[in-house]
Amino acid sequence: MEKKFKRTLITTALPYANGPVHIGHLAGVYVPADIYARYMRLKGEDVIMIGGSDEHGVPITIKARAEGVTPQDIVDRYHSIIKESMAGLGISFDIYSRTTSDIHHETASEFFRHLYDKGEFVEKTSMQPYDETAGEFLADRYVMGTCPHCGNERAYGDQCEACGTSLNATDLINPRSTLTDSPIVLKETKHWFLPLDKWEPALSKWILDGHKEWKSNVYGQCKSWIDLGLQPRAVSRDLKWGVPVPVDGAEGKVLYVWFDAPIGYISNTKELLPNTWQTYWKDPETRIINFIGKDNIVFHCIVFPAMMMAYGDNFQLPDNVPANEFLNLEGDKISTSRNWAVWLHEYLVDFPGKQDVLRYVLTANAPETKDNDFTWRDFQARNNNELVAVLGNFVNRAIVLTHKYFEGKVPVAGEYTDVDKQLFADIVAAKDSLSANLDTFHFREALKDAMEIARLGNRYLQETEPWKLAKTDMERVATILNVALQICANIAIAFEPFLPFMAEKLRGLLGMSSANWSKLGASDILNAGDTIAPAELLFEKIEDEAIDAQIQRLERIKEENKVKNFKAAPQQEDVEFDTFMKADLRVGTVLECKKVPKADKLLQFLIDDGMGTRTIVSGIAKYYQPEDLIGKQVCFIANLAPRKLKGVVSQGMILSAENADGSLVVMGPTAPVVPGAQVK
Ligand code: B3M
Ligand code: ZN
Repeated sequence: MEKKFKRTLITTALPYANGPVHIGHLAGVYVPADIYARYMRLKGEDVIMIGGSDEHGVPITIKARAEGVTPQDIVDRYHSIIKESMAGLGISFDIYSRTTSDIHHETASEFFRHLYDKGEFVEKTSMQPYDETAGEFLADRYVMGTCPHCGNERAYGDQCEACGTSLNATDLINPRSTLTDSPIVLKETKHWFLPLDKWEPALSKWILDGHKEWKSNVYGQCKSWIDLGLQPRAVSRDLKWGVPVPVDGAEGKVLYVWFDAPIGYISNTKELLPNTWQTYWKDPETRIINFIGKDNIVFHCIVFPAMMMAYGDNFQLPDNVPANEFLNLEGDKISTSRNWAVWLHEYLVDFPGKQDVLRYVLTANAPETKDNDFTWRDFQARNNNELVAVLGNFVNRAIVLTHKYFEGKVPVAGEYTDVDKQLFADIVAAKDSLSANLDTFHFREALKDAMEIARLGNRYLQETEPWKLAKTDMERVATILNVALQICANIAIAFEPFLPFMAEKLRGLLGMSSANWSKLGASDILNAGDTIAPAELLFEKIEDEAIDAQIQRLERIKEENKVKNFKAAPQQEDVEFDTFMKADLRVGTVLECKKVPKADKLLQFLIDDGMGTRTIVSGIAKYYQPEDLIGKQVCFIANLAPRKLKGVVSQGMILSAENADGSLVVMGPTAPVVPGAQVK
């Protein structure tokens, strides 16, 4: 049985302020959290939703260095983009703050100091990479060297991106500092560790015995961590950017970003509710829900809870951590560094007024139990076939008919027929399922339940056909349209958590001043005689052009990435000069060029080679239109022994360069030369 609670504290993972947010963040964390928060508010629950930017950590310092600006500049930039774009999508944070705030620095500092004073840390010295030229310890990301596994010479100290292996800086061959390019040395440094092993029994009891109801992906990850045995974890770093370690002799050290970031939830609650924040964190009748992505499970279920247990003072552990899996984009992993993402702030510009479409598609495809894929074609199809054709269409018909037959007033309902009664029974059933799914964080299913109400409405109008009865039985038409409008009102409530922009517009059309979950399922939300505004479309069709533009953008990015990631092939063995000179390289002018029949790769050239003409066949048909090459000058090997290709004898070979994407570019002189000129 669910435990009784008085209030709900919703936390949402704090996005790193080293880039804007993308659809993966939204589908994994912010859209589900917002659905849940809005649902709680509709039920009249005491709920707050906390958010903010995570502004510390090494990646931010790396970005700053690369751009020649300060870390503060970086986080200022992305914090405002993130904050504004999330508001643009209707993510209804009660506060969206940041971890560079004074209140956060004080709170995180105090938290560390309290644990330090209680003796909750273990101090350990270890040898860490150090750059003597810069006079700084180096985070693993700042060390570069040769990967011991694949030989990649540009492997980072935390990971080799060529072969994907996780590394330590000391694993690298010839490790060097990325700051000054000098070889690193190892130097002794002291850090504070949180002994997670000490908290293992308590964590095991709390999660493995006490929260068997958690999502299986979350429970499973926790179990495997605990089964492996927990180790002490360093909570400080040698770095300049972060919350300084508040201990004498800790100059140049800051709190590890994963130590301070979750405390950000507390700081932000404090900032929102300076007088009552403690009730949300320390009263057992508060229910805490952490919305996160799967890569954050260990920090939310193991590390932060251990920190709170160590702190004491009645800090409450989360009741649930409904972590999601990942969303992919067009079949590939979303990646900020590869720009493989749909960025929220760009979406809001490209699709103005279509916030709910994105919310809908991300919820319908939410990666709740497994990784899922976002594709622009699916986005278009769901908009056109579901939002427009089912939801928008039904509401539009109900309102248009009301204006046609009843001058825009809710008509008086007569006695319900069995069809009407069955309809409301079906809506109540949808509501029950909807509530149950929302209560258990099954948002995809919940959205289907809400859609079911719109489908019921469409079917109802299809079956009752009020437009046919209008000539004979206006009383029945009045009942049908009253019922249809009540379904619209139900939609305005049921969809408020999912599609708040549409719901608000619909409430405006129906003249509903508010939405209340307890009314869902009712047949008397609207009163006879209430005025209904003239119909306005709730959704519009998305045309192919808009979708094609997005797909082309992604294709461009793919090409750019190929160029960026291009690795030149290793140089071949040396050859003697005389050997090289044996190849007779010439320039010729293309007289004719045509496709070779039944060979889609081949072009057949007739070349003026200064000595006469010759035929050469070349495998570049995919990259050139034959007519574009006529008149051009090309380099070719003149003395390659003739070869027969698809029935045509090729007397030589045209030289071309292979680009990063595998395409071929024909080589020629940079200024006109006489045909037959030798290339030396
Ligand atoms: N910034 C990681 C992330 O964005 C991290 C979450 C912090 S939550 C306290 O995936
Ligand atoms: Zn490697």
